[in-house]
Amino acid sequence: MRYETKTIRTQAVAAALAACAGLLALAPLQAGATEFRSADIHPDGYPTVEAVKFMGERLKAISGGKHTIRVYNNGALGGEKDAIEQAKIGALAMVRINAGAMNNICPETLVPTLPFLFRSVDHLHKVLDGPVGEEILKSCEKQGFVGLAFYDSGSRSVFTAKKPVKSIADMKGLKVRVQQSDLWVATIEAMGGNATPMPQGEVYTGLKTGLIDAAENNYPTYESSRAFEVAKFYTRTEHSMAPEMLLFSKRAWDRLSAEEQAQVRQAAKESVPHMRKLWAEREKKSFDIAKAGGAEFFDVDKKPFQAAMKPVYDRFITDAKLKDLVKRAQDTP
Ligand code: BDP
Repeated sequence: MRYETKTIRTQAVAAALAACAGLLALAPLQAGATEFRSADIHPDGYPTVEAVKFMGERLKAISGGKHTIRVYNNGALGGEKDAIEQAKIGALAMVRINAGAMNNICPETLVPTLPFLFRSVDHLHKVLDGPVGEEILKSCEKQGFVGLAFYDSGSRSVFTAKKPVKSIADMKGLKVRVQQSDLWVATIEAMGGNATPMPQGEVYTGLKTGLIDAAENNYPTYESSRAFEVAKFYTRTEHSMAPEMLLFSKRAWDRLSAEEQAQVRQAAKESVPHMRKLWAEREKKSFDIAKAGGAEFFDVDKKPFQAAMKPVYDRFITDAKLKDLVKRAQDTP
């Protein structure tokens, strides 16, 4: 896999963190009353972080004060890959990560990450709130993760440091940071770019030092990471609506009673509408902040981008199960 060399350092950090985290997380789990530890790379105030805090409040109420959640945000427990590894071994109870971060682990998560799959936010909600979403959440259990919910993440678009992307031809040879997922590498390469997988936490410096020319993300991450200071040209390619995912460690899950599991599920479900409201507000706010900070926004003809994605679908959506999920998602009105 192309990104392995770049992640050796983060993997070592993850292993060390997981060793410490194990001691911290397992003790309260055995004691009965629990503060579940949840990881997020985003800062305070970011909708994903606030949604999980809200879920914690709901869980506390539903469980009669027995269980709460503590969010370790700002990447305090490492990047998304690190947090996923910790949850896998049960050292961490929960992770809030992007679907892209699960692509190489749980193949069904390729589906909602696919370029240009969702036609609108409404379409995304219908698919993810329905049986297709449920099946994708459930599918990660074999790999050690209990899927609790999807959260919104808007649409992702390309932003560049030196000159704006005004057509797909401008993607040629651009070094674009992508999430650590083979699907993401293929997506950017199909657009003509040179994909460079790395954790989100390294994007700002990568753009600033010229290690990469571009990255792609939604308005809130473009703004909260301050990427707009070092890559001010934002082109609305809107090529993916890869949602956020909330996953519980299967190992930690299996230590809960059926009643506790139901309480966690309920609290997670209740956090979804709250998150959607926060998300819609934040998208507007982030756009305004980036614009006031000097970002320039461009629209582009999306058809050539869309047309370039056929080989990506052909390469990744190969088995009957994935084909069926894609078809049902596309057929959802
Ligand atoms: C953001 C997601 C975050 C991802 C990041 C990325 O909220 O979970 O880590 O994109 O591109 O939109 O890595």
